[in-house]
Amino acid sequence: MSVRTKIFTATALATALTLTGCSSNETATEAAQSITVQEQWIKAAPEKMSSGFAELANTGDTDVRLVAATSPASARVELHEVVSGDGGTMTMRPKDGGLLIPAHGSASLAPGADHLMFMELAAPLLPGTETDVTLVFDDGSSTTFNAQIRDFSGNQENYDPNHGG
Ligand SMILES: [Cu+2]
Repeated sequence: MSVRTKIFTATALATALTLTGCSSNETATEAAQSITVQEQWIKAAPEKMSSGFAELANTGDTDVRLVAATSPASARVELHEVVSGDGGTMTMRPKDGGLLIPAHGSASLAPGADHLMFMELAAPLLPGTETDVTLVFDDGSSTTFNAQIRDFSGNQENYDPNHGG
């Protein structure tokens, strides 16, 4: 073994020890570090509003709540739930308390169920394009991901803007 190789090995070992020491000294992990986002997409829409979907997994030991979201695609993003309204029509409304993503579990944002609502679109959402979405969790941490815009004709729920006053 050359001297050069020995030096490299020692450096690599020191780096590994430093990283291990760093993580063991942490007292709290940000919620966002425990959340992985998969299968994210947003419904194409010409104007006004659209909805976004994803699978959210929590790899951590602590329950996490999704409490807010933002996106350059719209002035406001709300977290909605879908309920059965009068006459059996499906009505969506802001979801009180946010979306629970249980420790070592997952939560779905899906058509006909809980979803992200993009209010006041900044521009038409065209199929095949993409936009950033930032999710904010109950500890104030956040994660940003890229979501593809897709054509989707199902689940045209009514929106109840009067919910909760
Ligand atoms: Cu909605």
